[in-house]
Amino acid sequence: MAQYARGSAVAVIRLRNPPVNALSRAVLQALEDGLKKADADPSVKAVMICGENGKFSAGADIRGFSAPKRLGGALGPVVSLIESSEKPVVAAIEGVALGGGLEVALGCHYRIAHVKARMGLPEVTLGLLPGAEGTQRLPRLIGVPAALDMITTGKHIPATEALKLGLVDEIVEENTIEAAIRLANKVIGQPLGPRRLSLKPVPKVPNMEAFLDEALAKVKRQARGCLAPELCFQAVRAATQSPFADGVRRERELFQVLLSSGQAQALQYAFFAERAVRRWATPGGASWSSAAPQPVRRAAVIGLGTMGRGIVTSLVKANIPLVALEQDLENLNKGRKAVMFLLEREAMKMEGGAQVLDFHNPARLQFTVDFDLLRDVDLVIEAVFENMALKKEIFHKLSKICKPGALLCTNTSALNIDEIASATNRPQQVIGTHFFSPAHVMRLLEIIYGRHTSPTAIATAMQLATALKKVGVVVGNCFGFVGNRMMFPYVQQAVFLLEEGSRPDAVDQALEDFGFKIGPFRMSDLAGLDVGWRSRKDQGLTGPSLPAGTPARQRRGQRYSPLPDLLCEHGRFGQKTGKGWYLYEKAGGRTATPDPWLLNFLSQYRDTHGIQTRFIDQEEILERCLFSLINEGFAILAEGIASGPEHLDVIYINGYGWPKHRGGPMFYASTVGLPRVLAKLQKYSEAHPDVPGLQPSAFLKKLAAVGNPPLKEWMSYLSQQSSKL
Ligand code: HSC
Ligand code: NAD
Repeated sequence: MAQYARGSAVAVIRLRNPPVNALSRAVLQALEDGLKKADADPSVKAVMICGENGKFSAGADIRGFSAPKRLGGALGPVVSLIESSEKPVVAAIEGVALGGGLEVALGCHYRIAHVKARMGLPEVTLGLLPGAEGTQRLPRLIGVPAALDMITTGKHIPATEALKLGLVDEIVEENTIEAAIRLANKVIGQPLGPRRLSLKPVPKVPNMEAFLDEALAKVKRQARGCLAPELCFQAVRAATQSPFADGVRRERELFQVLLSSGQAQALQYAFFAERAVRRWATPGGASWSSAAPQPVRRAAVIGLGTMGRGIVTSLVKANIPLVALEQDLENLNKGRKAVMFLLEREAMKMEGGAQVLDFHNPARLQFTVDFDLLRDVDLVIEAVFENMALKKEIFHKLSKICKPGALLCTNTSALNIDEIASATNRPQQVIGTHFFSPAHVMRLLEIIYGRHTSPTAIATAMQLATALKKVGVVVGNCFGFVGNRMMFPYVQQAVFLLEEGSRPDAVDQALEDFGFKIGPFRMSDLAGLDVGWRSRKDQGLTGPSLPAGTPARQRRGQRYSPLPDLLCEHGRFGQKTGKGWYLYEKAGGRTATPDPWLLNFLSQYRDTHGIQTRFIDQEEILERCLFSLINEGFAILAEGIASGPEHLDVIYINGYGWPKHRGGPMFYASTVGLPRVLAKLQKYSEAHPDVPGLQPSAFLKKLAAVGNPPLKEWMSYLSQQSSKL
């Protein structure tokens, strides 16, 4: 709703729809009624629009997009109504003015913002464009380059930047509402024509066409198959080519195209999924609603390798004082240098920089090789080598040294949390906090509870995720947890495809065209092939512990490809050695080119093993890689390792570069249709009976059999039918 009040000569319209004053149909109706009332009242000389609870508005009610009747096309006309008012209208922006919220403010004749407010047109992140005339007004106000940047990226900008761009007229540090009323009183009687953005020309840019062509190329490059950024661009271009009314018509057409696209639905699903996973629950009955986190005043990180460095950086950025520990002085110095480098770089990106982060202050960041310094920390994150014996030794030591309440976290990628916890005297305080590389950049934090992990420990890890500005997703304990477990069959298929006749660049290209940031072979070269090699050796799948006489391409009765092991034996660890699945310009190089040596090696390998080469098309590459990953997802859901498909999707979008506009693997499966996914898996499984990853999971079969229910109903079939799975 919107509340109308009149004091002195200024009428106040307050948008009210907790928690973020989203512009529902009811709010818009009340806003329109308020404007008409103010217009009809001769004692009212100006209007001020603000939002309840210190927030202007987060824009159109996103839930309304799935039921267009609830939203209607009313927002654009209301914005026009504001602009055409004969009495000056001032927007008082506190908190956020986003999407339709900012479009309402753009309809106002004056905008005044609190210094801490944020503004933006984030529609593009929901697969849409600003559909209430924002693509036409914003370029007229701040110019085409700045408007294009805001509209095609959806970024939120702080009030200080908004002032520089001319998006707001004034910023204030104190009471925004009072300042807005003062401004409204001041401008009574002044001509409104120059303040109506729809009447302003779009400011000229020298060589506009060349500028737009270049901007379009950039937008397309960054969109990686996502439709909205390009349509946002087209709407802004319309502003440069046509009068305001025609531009608005074009904006509406493009909005409709996006609204009915599957991508908008996927992106909106992803928006709500990210929020849904905050409400975590475990099969044992622990949940976000009853568990309370404990404070983390001081933390520690053990191991300053690839992951530890990023984790330390992340904690420093979150203002959490910490101790960083290494095994010896040589590694400590190496780690310290690397951390300082990362922090200096982060500081350069921030206002206030090194002073704000304060990382040269030993009270906030202390480097040591002495475990005794961990006595008083509230939380420890272990990030040493992926080796169970070593992790157990460290956890045993921690449980003796750390104070009783301290939470003990491990960054293991796959190892058993219960076994690690068994080395301590406090298994209830042991938990997996699985960061993703680079840990100070990637948003995902997979949080793994063990058999004894307490609800407090889970709540504390979730709170840590929020403090680090990450998305925490709570999952159960199994080899590889959710993300890596689903990744295993995907990578396995990619390697099998090479054996059968494909090439690393063909597989990568197919998956990158699908929208992945990076295909499986480029990813493997980046992460280092030696990491998986070490893990396979530990599992007895390769290396000296492999029993004599084991067939080259079989392990434990299942198909196995020794290709990655063979590459490692040739010293090809990926980027770090300058060669892996690709060739690089030098060790540590980043430019991958197909390597004739590898292609020749593959062909000899096929000859040795009598494999007939065949042409493998893009469709088969995608189906085998993606459907085997999705299949594992259904097994994970059936086992209760994750409490819903949203969890899997949030993990994949934020940790594995899954294209967000496809909503995550489980959402994607729902759009393909479960009967089709099942049929394809059955087909490939028949062709490759020794590959368990292709055998359809019982839960997938069940869902296909009950008629392909919508994703939000999947879990209800699990509880009804679990005995039959
Ligand atoms: C739009 O405005 C389109 C327009 O151009 C108009 C189109 C007109 C069409 C005309 C056709 C011709 N709606 O994130 P939080 C909920 S598109 C509904 O946890 P924070 C959220 O789900 C919109 N609900 O809090 C959550 O509830 P839950 C463009 C919304 O403090 C609760 O609010 N706007 C909502 O971390 C709290 O949210 C955006 O994209 C909305 N618009 O962040 C802004 N916004 O717990 C999206 C939030 O029950 N919102 N909720 O799930 C955000 O970025 C963040 O929520 C904030 C707050 C930064 C606002
Ligand atoms: P790394 O080899 O780069 O670093 C490990 C560090 O631990 C080294 O600096 C080493 O000196 C230190 N260390 C070893 N023993 C120690 C001890 N007793 N005390 C203190 N420090 C000790 O390894 P990494 O890639 O950072 O991986 C660390 C952990 O994170 C592993 O469990 C790994 O599986 C997991 N992980 C790695 C990635 C990744 O992409 N690299 C991603 C997610 C999780």
